[in-house]
Amino acid sequence: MFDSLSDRFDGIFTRLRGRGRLTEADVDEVLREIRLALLEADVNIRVVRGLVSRIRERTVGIDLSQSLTPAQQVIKIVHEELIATLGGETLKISYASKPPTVVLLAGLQGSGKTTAAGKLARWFKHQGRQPLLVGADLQRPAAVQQLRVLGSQIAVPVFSEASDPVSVAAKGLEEAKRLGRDVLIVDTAGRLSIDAALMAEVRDISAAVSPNYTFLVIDAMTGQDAVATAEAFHETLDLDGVILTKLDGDARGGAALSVKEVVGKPIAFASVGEKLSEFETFHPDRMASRILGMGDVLTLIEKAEEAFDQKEAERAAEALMEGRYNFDDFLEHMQQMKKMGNLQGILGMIPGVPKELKQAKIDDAELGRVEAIIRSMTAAERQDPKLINGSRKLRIANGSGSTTTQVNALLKQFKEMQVQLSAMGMGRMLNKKRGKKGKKGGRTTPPKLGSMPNFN
Ligand SMILES: Nc1nc2c(ncn2[C@@H]2O[C@H](COP(=O)(O)OP(=O)(O)OP(=O)(O)O)[C@@H](O)[C@H]2O)c(=O)[nH]1
Ligand SMILES: [Mg+2]
Repeated sequence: MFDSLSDRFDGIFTRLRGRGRLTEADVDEVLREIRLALLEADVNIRVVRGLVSRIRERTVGIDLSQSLTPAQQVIKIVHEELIATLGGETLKISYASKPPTVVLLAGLQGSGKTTAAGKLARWFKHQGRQPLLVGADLQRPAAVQQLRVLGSQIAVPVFSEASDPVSVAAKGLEEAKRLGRDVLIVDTAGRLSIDAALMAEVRDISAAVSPNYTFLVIDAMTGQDAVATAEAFHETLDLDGVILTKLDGDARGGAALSVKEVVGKPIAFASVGEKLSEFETFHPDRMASRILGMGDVLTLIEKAEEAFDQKEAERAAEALMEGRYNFDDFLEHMQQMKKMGNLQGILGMIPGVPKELKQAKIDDAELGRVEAIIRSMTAAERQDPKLINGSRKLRIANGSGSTTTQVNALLKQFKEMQVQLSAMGMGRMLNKKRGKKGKKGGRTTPPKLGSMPNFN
């Protein structure tokens, strides 16, 4: 996701942190590079200007007496401004006091509306709701059938009939009330471009069902073109938010970074694949961290907390914060991760995991081998992998039916991960998540050096 933008930021920050002090010229150079990186990612020019000028204003005020290095402060500012550009807060769905809560989907042809309708239905089901899907796309003969197939995969009923889209939508609403379904999701016909007739159709559908949420479905691959589309739809429909699709492709980030600032409406959901489960609530802070290559530690922690018991999660978090993460922890977490499923997705969220590893296919046999290697270590070795010298490696290899090269590879990977994790500011993030305040005192104390992402 946004790989090239991520790589650019990585390069900029690597050079930046190589400097102890920052002159004005250094800051200018960094800002110029950030500007270029954003333009290359197809971010809207107005958004780029705004973002860069806010970063500039804030870097002027950098306080050299703080415990963070100037480079770290710049990175922190960029991070915060990216979060704001992506919309700041996560959109929270509130339900209509008189059900059903009506969700209307609109968008260009092929943007992913019908798929998103199915994904949303699945998402609402997971929230304990009972959705009804309505196929109001009578433009394309197969559209309703496509929705029916999706509905049957997730056991959500689909309403449609061969009349006209507006009356299908209106009847769908009646049907939801009759069946006691508490969420209504209306899929509409796509348009190739902003087409007056189809625009009128979706406006009439909207008038017929009075949606609580109108989401524009946008293909992230269309870059900032998406923004012009969004502006046009917003004039007709009064959007509440955007569903950004195809983020699993090589989208450059333009759509994601432009839409909130230009249209003023947040990204509500992100679609990251063709499967119905590949869909998530959009979190600006996490997306900003991913773009800056800081990994998505919070999503990871949330996933982990679903699987870990709370005590274990806290103990692990403490170990991470203090850089005491060892092979026992790792082994424990491997077991938990198996429960969490999709190791690939999880690896993608861990900061500093090399690209090759994220893309590599990891199968159960491979996991089994890693597990065997760790189990062949003594308790002392697991606690302190530095003990593992040549002869110990050989013993571990023999004990686990692997080669010393494989043992070496695991040790190396583990060491890298350990370094990255402790550098990643788990402490700061965890404290924030648990709602703890910083140190007591009148003014806010800047975070400690060790608890900041320092990209080292
Ligand atoms: N890789 C990927 N493919 C997606 C995603 N969302 C949708 N697609 C694919 O994009 C294509 C179009 O999706 P649809 O949901 O049919 O799009 P639509 O907006 O309903 O299209 P029309 O009804 O023709 O306007 C399909 O092949 C989907 O499988 C996504 O997040 N990632
Ligand atoms: Mg469709």
